[in-house]
Amino acid sequence: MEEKGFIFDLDGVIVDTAKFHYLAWKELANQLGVNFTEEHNELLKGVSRGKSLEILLSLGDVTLTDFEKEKYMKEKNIRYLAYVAKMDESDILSGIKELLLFLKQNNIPFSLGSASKNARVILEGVNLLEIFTAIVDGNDVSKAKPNPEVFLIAAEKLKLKPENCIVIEDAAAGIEAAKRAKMVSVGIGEEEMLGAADFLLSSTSKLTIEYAKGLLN
Ligand code: B16
Ligand code: MG
Repeated sequence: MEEKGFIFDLDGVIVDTAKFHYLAWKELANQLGVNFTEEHNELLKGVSRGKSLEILLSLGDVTLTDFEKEKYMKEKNIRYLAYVAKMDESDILSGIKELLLFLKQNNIPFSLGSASKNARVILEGVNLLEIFTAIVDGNDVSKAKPNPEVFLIAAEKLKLKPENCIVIEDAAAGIEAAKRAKMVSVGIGEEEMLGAADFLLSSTSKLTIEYAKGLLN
């Protein structure tokens, strides 16, 4: 049997940073008079920072110059990083550390495949930077999810064929990217958002070592 491996999304799979993105975007929405709820925040999951801003602006029918967009994204990221700075190992989602250690100990290849430009800072904060030998994040790609670029680069780094990669994702855009890359997809979350995934788990606590072994066979 050919070798298989895993590609992990970051936000929503390894750590729950969606709440910090929400708080940081919410402040901008308030400044601009845009009604922005936690439900709206769902639309931002897995999509790039630039696309997130576009979505927020379209919710309030607000138009900005490119200069203003850059300025607001920078400010949002500073607020976001202030939350991230407070993260530690306790912010790792249930079962993930155990699974990563198991994969490492058994030489099963795995990579990060995240849209975030802050991925390394976050991994360092929760003490997982060392364990990842392959990292593909928002700094490495020119096309955001649902474009498959991020996962295809990860497959290359792992020296695996796309069809032998198993993507763990919490966002609809990420599941679509995995599909377009012809990879196996495991959705973490609700059927409503992630119905397109090959497998669906309600939370990372269900992504046990036994379950991962099953995916490899
Ligand atoms: P940043 P993932 C994504 O990370 C988040 O889900 C998404 O909400 C965020 O807009 C995007 O990263 C960009 O993040 O502003 O840190 O570059 O889920 O692909 O790990
Ligand atoms: Mg995610």
